[in-house]
Amino acid sequence: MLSKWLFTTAVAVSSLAVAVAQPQGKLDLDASGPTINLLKDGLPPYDKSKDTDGLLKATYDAVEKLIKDEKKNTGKATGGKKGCDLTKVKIRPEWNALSNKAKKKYTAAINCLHSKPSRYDPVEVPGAKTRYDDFVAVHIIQTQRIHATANFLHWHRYFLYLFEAALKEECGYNGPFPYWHWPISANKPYPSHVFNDGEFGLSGDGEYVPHNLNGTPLGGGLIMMPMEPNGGGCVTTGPFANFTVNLGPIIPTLDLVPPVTVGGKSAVAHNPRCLRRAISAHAAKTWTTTPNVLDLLFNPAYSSIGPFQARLQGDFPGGHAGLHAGGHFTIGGDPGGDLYSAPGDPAFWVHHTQVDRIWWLWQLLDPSGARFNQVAGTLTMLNNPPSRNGTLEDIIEMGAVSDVTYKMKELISTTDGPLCYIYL
Ligand SMILES: *[C@@H]1O[C@H](CO)[C@@H](O)[C@H](O)[C@H]1NC(C)=O
Ligand SMILES: *[C@@H]1O[C@H](CO)[C@@H](O)[C@H](O)[C@H]1NC(C)=O
Ligand SMILES: [Cu+2]
Repeated sequence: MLSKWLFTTAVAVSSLAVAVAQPQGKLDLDASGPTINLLKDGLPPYDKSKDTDGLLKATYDAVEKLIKDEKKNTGKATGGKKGCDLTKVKIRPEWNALSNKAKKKYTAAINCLHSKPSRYDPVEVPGAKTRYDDFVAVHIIQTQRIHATANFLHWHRYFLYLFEAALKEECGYNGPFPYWHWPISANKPYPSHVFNDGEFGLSGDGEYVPHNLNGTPLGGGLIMMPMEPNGGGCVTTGPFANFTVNLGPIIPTLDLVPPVTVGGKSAVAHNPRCLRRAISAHAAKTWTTTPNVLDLLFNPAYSSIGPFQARLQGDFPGGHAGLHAGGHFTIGGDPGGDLYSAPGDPAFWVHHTQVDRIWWLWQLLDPSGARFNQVAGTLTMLNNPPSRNGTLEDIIEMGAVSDVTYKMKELISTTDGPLCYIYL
């Protein structure tokens, strides 16, 4: 076990890392790769000093139960022959738990994916120039069928999984796929452990260019965030300093960038430009704090999938952006503030991995297991236009990103089916 896990006491190296205790010990994922045998080795010891909000304890309890259940079922691996069992799960850690070396490898692999050719037909999707763009394109094409729908969580879960696989298979990245625990940076998103100007973050804010002087619209304009005097311009620091955005925006929320569709152009037309951010402390402080997270996970009002996914995605008429939109608008800018092309900002991945983690933990928190069978919502965004209810038999497909399709029921668990990972 010691060969798999390397623990360090609270890090004092980086001034950014000390502000808030990390949710877990440093995993030496460089040395061993991210796959562990939970049945044989179990979890590393629980460290209370790292558990600032109780989620680490909740996670440990949930995973211990998972291990106990699987041991009871020894001989019939939960996912079937080709599926997952707990002897080979991957760990997805918080960004801070990656070593500096792994952080650099992760951002380099994203830049690598952005240098490989697209697999879309250039006539059909002219804006997809790179393999990275393929992910942005499929998200744009399906936006109205994958947000505020029955498949929102399952679709994005598979989307992340395929992105992780592409980093590995197409760019040789063998490190862990990290998430961004928003509360760590909720009081000060920039500079923070995720957003900073150094080489071990996901780049900083955009340069300051006055923008959105009357505020930034969120949730179709139902919520107005106050004007904030930062960002709006190009990102000029860190590993994504020269990152080119090729697709979108479709419904921009940064008033410096017009929609790509102006003049009758297609939603997937080529529109090369710099990556812009407008990092919002307002969004971070208002919607992505520890109380926001704990309320969603533990308030009985959100104990079934319909209310849970609605609250997570936001109650815009009620003035609540939710953790999902709150995280997107912490990043802000272009394409970060556009529902359609948001994956064009490389910070999308750590944000959505955290969304997936919150769902994962919420599923495990119910001892009855009922949350692995629930589905709510229809096939169209906010049921507009009206459509039938989604079911767990519905298929998730990913255009040119992948030929492999899955039913929603195959994606509802991260350890009982084709997927095989947990969060620590
Ligand atoms: C970004 O591009 C500029 C101009 O081509 C170059 O000087 C700079 O080194 C590049 N920065 C990174 C991080 O690649
Ligand atoms: C769709 O789901 C809603 C909410 O659960 C339910 O009230 C409605 O009856 C369902 N419609 C059909 C056609 O099953
Ligand atoms: Cu999305």
